[in-house]
Amino acid sequence: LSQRGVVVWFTGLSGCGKSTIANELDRQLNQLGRATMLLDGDNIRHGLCAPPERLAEEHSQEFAARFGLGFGETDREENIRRIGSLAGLMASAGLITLTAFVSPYRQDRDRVRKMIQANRAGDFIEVFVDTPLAICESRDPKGLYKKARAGLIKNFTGISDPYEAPLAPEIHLDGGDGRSPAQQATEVLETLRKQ
Ligand code: GGZ
Repeated sequence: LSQRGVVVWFTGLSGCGKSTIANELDRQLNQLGRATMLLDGDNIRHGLCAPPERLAEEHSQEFAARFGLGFGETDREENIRRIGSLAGLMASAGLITLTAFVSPYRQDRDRVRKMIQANRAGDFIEVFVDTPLAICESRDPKGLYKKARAGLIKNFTGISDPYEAPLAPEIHLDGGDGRSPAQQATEVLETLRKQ
């Protein structure tokens, strides 16, 4: 009856496909009857890790400046720390927890890995969605790369901010190999099954 929890941590550039693949994996797991939780920018950066502008709608300027999160290095560090803690709690409740964040800093991801393993919350599986910048930039669904190139968005990962690729991810997906997100998700599912 028991279901062992796990954190499946997708990382990669904006537009690399991590959210699409994670959503597809979520769907496949649900079809198998597994309880899952998917965390991504759509549900996290609107609430738990909202930017200062959003917090200022309901809180003081001082509060918003202190607890709101943007995209500077320290804000990303705190973003990943909060998400990692949340994911660990969910995994310890037995959920297959999928996260899809750029998470560009190796140290931040490694800290989450250590914390999950130390708390015995479940396994930590890092999935590097390795899609060439040129492909991500050509997709540009929200026009963010264009804005970043024009200097309208600063600290944009891959353009004016670093992305530190994982050195030993459990799963390394080639985002430019022409496979569909569903096929990529199935590869991750097979690894989960083996575990
Ligand atoms: C990177 C940014 C930035 C900057 C806004 N750099 O493609 P998206 O739009 O939906 O995914 C990106 C998302 C990144 O948020 P994360 O919480 O995943 O970042 S991190 O893990 O680094 O904390 C992108 C959008 O927000 N976005 N500004 N400067 N991506």
